[in-house]
Amino acid sequence: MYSDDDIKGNLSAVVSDGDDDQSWLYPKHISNPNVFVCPSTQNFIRITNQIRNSLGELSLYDLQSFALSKKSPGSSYEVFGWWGYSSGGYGPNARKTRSNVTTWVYGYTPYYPYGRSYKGLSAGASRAWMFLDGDGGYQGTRNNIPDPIDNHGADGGNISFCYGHVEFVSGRPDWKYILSLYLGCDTDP
Ligand SMILES: [Ca+2]
Ligand SMILES: [Ca+2]
Repeated sequence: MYSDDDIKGNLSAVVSDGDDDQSWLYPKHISNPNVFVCPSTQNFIRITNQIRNSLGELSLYDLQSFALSKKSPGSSYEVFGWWGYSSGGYGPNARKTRSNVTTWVYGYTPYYPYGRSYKGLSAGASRAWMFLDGDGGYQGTRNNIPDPIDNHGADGGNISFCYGHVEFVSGRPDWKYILSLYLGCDTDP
């Protein structure tokens, strides 16, 4: 997919850990805009609202970020295209690439103690997160941890891993999700 076109083997075109732009996927890699909409939401993508994205490609305005709520325009998913915090200072950070998802070593000391024994161990593409159900901490709820207001409630969320598989990661209890996020990104939620 995208990494075949990218000279450095980057798995996404995002420029920071907080960048959720998905317009680089449409229409070249994903031609059906409904793929960006989770059926358990009422999100929608307006195909008449075209923009030129940061790569200079013609794409859609609504794919530049994820939807604010389950009823808003925008993608139902966000992008975790980065290892660590791109602002630096907390540990190693890098955009996820085809090669570094297999060689990455956890370098961040997570807030939650159950992740700490993984620090210094190798990650692997099957643990590395790429896309996930969007969760921006809507209306004061927890960012990046499943809550009743989120796409699948507090049950958990769909995660697409860099290995290529999609898995529903349970949020009951929430440590399962939080640990998977640490192993997927080398960060806290
Ligand atoms: Ca988020
Ligand atoms: Ca949440």
